Formats: sequence, C-alpha cells, structure tokens
Amino acid sequence: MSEVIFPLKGRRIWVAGHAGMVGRALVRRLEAEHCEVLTVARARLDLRDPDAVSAWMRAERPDTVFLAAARVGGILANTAAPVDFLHDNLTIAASVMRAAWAEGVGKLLFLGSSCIYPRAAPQPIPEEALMTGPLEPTNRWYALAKIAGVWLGQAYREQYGADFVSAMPTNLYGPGDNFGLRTAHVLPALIRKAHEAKLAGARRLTIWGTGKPLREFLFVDDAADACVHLMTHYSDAAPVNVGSGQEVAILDLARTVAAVVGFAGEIATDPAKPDGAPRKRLDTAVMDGLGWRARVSLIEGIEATYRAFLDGDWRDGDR
Ligand code: GFB
Repeated sequence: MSEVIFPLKGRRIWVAGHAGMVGRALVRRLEAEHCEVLTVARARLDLRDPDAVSAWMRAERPDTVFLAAARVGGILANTAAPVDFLHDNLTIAASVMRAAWAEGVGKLLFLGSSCIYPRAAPQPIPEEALMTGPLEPTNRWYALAKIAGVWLGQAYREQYGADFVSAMPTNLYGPGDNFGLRTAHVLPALIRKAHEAKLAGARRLTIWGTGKPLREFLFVDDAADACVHLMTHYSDAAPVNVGSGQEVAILDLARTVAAVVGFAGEIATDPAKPDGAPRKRLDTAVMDGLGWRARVSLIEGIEATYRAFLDGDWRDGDR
C-alpha cells in the first residue's frame, strides 16, 4: 500500500472543467478532503486562451489543479468535428499547463484517455504501449491532442521539475453525461434509446456497428476517486491507467441497459455505423500497486446513471 505524498487538506484546488461529468464528480469527491475548491464558468474564462488562463490563475492562486476540461464525445462526434477535437484539446492542455507552471502550482493532474493507445495494442493495454503503433482512425484527432497533453506534462517535469501527472481512464459514464444521440458515448446513448423505445412502445432498438467491440466501463465517481488517489499518492512522468476490469461486448451492454430500463423488444445492429477500436481494456497493474481499485459495478453504475437521467441530471450535447 503506497503512502500519501501530497495531502490535499487546506489546499486551494482548481477543478478545470468543473461543469463537465468528470469535473462535477471531482468537486463531489473533494468535499471529503477539507480543501478549498475553485471553479470558473466557461462564460467567464475560455480555457483555450493562454493569457486569460494565466490572468485568472494569477488572481485566484490555486496551488493544485485537476485538468478535467476537454472537448469529448462519442465515436461519431469525433469523426464529425476533427478540428474541434484536436484544436480545443491541444489549446486547453497547453494554456492550463503553461499557466500552472508560470504561477507556481504545486501539482497538476491531467486526464488522458484509453483511446490514446494504438489500435492494435496488446490487451490488456500497459502504459508502455503509448506511441508504439497507429491510432484508431475514428478518434485519432482527440487521441493526438491527449497524447500531446500527456507529453507536455512530461516535458514540464523534465525541463522545469514541475509535478505534473497524467491519468488514463477507460470509457467513463455517469450522472451529468451527454445524452445527445448524435454526440454521446455509447452508454448514455443506449440508456436514452432504450428509454425512448420503451415509452414509444417500439418493438426494436437499433445500436450502431456490429455490437461486437469490447469496451471497459468505469463509473465517473470511481474515476474521480482514482484521480484524487493519483494526486495524493503518485508523482512520476509515466501516465497511469485507470480501469475497472468490467469489460463487455456492446451488444451485451445493450441487453443489460434494456433490462435496467425495462425495454423488452428486439435489439438490432447497424453495421453501416463504425465499430471503432475492437477492444481497449486497460492493464491496471500500476494503479493496483498504488492501492486503488474501482468499487461501483457496471450494473450499479447503469442503474445510478438511469436514475440521474430520469431526474433530469444530464445534458444534450447535440444542441
Ligand atoms: O462510446 P463510443 O461512442 O466511443 O462507442 P469509443 C463505443 C462503441 O459502441 C462503438 C458502439 O463500437 C459504437 O459503434 N455503439 C453502439 C454506439 N450504439 C451506439 C450509439 O448509439 N452511440 C454510440 N456513441 N456508440 C471513444 C472516443 O471511442 O472512446 C472518445 O470516441 C473517447 O474520444 C472514448 O476517447 C473513451 O469507445 O469507440
């Protein structure tokens, strides 16, 4: 079991991207840490603007940063908006890291993603697989920006001794997710599709692709807990995978979601839509060694996310 090397008590912690699904979970999680949490609305601070970010940090003086802000989206959103996914994620990472270094922030955690690994990486994917092969084409713009973010953090560590670390979470889901059918990730999309099919009395629900790809899912509160664990227990250049070990084929996921939602009809596939990566399960040996593991089961997480959807705790990223 590793020790706490960076306690959070009494710190001024900026959660960049606090209104997003991961940022909100981080704000919830940090309530237990007796620290001061800083947030700033998107309308007040454009994180892509380096001078504005520097000025805000100079005024607010955070000493710790969780960089959870990003442009994210599902498989079709990624392919439809390559500039947005590459440019916005590059500039957010560059602006926040530069300002964090210049303003003397003590520690920063950057959120990468499991999709930054090569399409043909060995499974489960160890951290060393980064940059060893071609990327999955459906999300290469996003992946490239996130790789640059991870490497930028390493560069600040190498050149200036900055304590910047990176977490690589697997596919995340939970309350506050984007449920817009065109732009969502698979899990919220399936919940909404199954719910609407149930209400409409439809006999059939159609999922994208063949239903064969495997995905590993991590509930967002577990992801936030893992980020806090890394912030407090880890300080090194190498990014660290954050997984759940809960891997499922998309067609089986659709069946599970249908059972939770109460949709009893047929589930059809649409092979004209992209499958994306065949599999991207993370090797979590490093995180295991740091004494952390996920707690929320896939079924509990889907139930909680469906409850949040019914309560209106979601957004429609298609709008
Ligand atoms: O979650 P998802 O959009 O992204 O799709 P990725 C996962 C799988 O679910 C793909 C299938 O095989 C989709 O074809 N799928 C089935 C659906 N039905 C649906 C549906 O209604 N909506 C969606 N969205 N998918 C993401 C990247 O890749 O991985 C992100 O695009 C991010 O940038 C994330 O990095 C971790 O898992 O393929």
